[in-house]
Amino acid sequence: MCPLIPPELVGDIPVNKYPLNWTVIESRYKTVVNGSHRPEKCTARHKVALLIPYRNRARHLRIFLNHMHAFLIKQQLDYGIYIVEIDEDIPFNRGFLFNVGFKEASSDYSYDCFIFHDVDLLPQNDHNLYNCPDQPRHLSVAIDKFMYKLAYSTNFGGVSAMTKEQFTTVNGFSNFFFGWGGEDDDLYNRLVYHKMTISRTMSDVARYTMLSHKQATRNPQRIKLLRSGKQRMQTDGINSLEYKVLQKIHRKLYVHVTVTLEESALRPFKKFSLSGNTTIFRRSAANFDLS
Ligand code: BGN
Repeated sequence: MCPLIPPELVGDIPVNKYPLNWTVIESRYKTVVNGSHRPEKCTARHKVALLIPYRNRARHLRIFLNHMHAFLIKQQLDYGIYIVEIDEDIPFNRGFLFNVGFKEASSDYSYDCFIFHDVDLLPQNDHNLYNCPDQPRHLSVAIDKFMYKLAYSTNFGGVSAMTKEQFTTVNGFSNFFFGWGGEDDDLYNRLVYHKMTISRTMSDVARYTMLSHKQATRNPQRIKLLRSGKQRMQTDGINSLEYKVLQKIHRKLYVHVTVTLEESALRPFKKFSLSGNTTIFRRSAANFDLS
């Protein structure tokens, strides 16, 4: 068994924000295969799937993978990285993509711990352990963009960790939050409802650099959805997840999953998220005749 505290951790680590090209990154990680790695000399204590919802951020992805593989290898984890994408005709949906990633990773391997990770957040200290304690853990406590201060006490966005059992108990994320915002707050409500408490790593360790990008379009329905979240908790999540895999490619540095929603699977969202949501849903309204 690997030691409880991985011996090679140093604390603060440099963050290289320069996007190296793929060949260079791949040659740095000779022992990574199919987006996965496990320690050679000891048995890892944790089987961790890193799930990353993704759209159109190729530069961020290169920076992210270059940083994360070194970070995770040093933590002596048995891990796999999943980049999960939704067909571009459908608006972005972070919660749904995490649910998809959870299912797809679970069908590949017996992961017991899931890290829900934004592609633009890079940990700055390797004592920030990517495993799952006995309560859900919020990892991105101190982000440079927010002056290294937690935005608000119930925040569970950015980077968080849950065991397979915890995630299944709360029925995963809601699938209803298209566009930006609210899905993490809804997950927080699910945790509270199930009497779980959030644990947080100390803020001098749980430090992150955020890569810059344009602010995504906020979902104007998110507050309404959040208010009605409790009614849907039992029926909206992992147990109602419907999608079609367009592509699942085991690349060297990550597993790349692209999915789509059939028109019939989009129907339940019409009432809550789609009606009146003209900004975010203009494209999909045209494609799916939801206008
Ligand atoms: C909050 C968002 C979160 C997001 C954080 C980032 C909402 C719900 C309506 C209040 N929540 O405001 O989703 O992670 O900002 O700081 O928009």
